[in-house]
Amino acid sequence: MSIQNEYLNGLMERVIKRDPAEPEFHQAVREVLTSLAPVANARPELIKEGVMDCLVEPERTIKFRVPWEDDQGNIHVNRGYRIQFNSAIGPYKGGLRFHPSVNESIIKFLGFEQTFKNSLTGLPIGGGKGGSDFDPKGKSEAEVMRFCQSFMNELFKYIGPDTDVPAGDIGVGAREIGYLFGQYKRLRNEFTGVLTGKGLTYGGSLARKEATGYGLCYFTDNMLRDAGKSFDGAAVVISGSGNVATYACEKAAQLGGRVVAMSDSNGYIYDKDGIDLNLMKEIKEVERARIKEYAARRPGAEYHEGCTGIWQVPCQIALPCATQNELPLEGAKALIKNGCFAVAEGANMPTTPEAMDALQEAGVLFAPAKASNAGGVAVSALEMSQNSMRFSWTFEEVDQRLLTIMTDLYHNASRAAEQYGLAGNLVAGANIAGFLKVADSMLAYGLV
Ligand code: NDP
Ligand code: 2IT
Repeated sequence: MSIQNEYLNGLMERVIKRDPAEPEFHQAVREVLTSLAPVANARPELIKEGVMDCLVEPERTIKFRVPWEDDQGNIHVNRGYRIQFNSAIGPYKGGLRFHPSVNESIIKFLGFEQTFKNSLTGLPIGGGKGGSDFDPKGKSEAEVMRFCQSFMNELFKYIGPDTDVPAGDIGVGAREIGYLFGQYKRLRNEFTGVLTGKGLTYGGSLARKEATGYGLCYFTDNMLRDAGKSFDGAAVVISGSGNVATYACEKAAQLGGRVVAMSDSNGYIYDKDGIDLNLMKEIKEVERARIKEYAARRPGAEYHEGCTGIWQVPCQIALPCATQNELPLEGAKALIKNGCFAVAEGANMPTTPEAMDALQEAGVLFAPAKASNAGGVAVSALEMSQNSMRFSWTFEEVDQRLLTIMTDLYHNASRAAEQYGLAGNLVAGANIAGFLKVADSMLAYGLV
């Protein structure tokens, strides 16, 4: 789909010309500018005052060297990033990703999307993202610790509880947050809520671990209900088997769904009886082993090499929860052919633009990541609140707040789509609703 506004079309061209080697960032910006064309047409002052131009340029990009020593005494040098994208409505907030594929384009697309997502939560958090091309796979505990400490030796200069509050993402879970927080505390000699996703004994929030997956299912449940459908009795396919996928699986099953397939980057498992989540958690969370192990230990389960084959598994609901561009056109076509009626994104930008068009044209209900995976960062913001109060809420209190946030978020995105003549298009609705709060704040400050 093209961008139906001449100025925004030109802006898209300038974004590409300025950083031609950033395809993921271009993809994320194009989707948002396409959605924002009706807003730009209705409110030309946003263009005149430069809001649109500012929005596509990070406030600050920090790029640094991360040297670390392996267990054999060899020195390695990785690259670290923190992109502080937009602080119009609160301190920069967003995860850190450790994965060999990390580069500036990926961190920029994630930081850009985070700005809108965080706005959608209704909580006072700006957008940022960071990470490194370090690969935690196959590293010892001591190597991961030394890497995290070295990463923080530089990052601590730029973050703080009222400035920028990182959290986890791919390859960064409770273990890494522990090492990062410990190093920040040593360097600054202060105990503050500078990171979220912390362990429960040192300031973490109950239900943060579950939040993204649970929130995804709460959002999906609202979307399904509006269409007269539900999880009850539906076959569900979930890609990935990390933090988001695991707790999406747990909540989908609690809501009556039967999760029949999950994956990792090597392959996927099919279990027609429904995933045994305790076994999955044991293999992925405790042993940090490959998903192939699941099929070896569970009678009746099958393992298939290659992760994209998972979309061929017949299902009514698909939840992509692994990584960007993991659901291509071919996968979308298979889902449509097999009678899938809803796709809800748990990962960031998992659906390619062509796949998204095909799903929407076929009338499949589609929940975009910025809205549907906002539960993780929302509970991160609740962790910040609890840290500021030096107080903690119970699991039930946090979970109830998460449910309310995801329900409100669904209705806000749905209403924004309707207001701009795009009823049912949650991609447009989420982009518009997320944008307006940030844009109006930027206008209020006077540029820049
Ligand atoms: P984890 O590291 O816990 O799990 C990632 C999962 O995705 C693993 O199963 C991993 O397989 C798979 N995966 C990662 N990269 C690839 C790849 N290139 N190709 C195929 N599979 C891959 O990460 P999370 O669960 O935290 O994050 C998953 C997604 O959700 C990401 O897009 C993240 O940005 C997004 N997200 C995360 C939030 C959070 O709170 N954690 C909040 C909102 C969004 P393998 O083990 O083989 O690498
Ligand atoms: O993509 C995301 O929203 C996250 N990785 C969570 C960020 C956070 O600050 O909790």
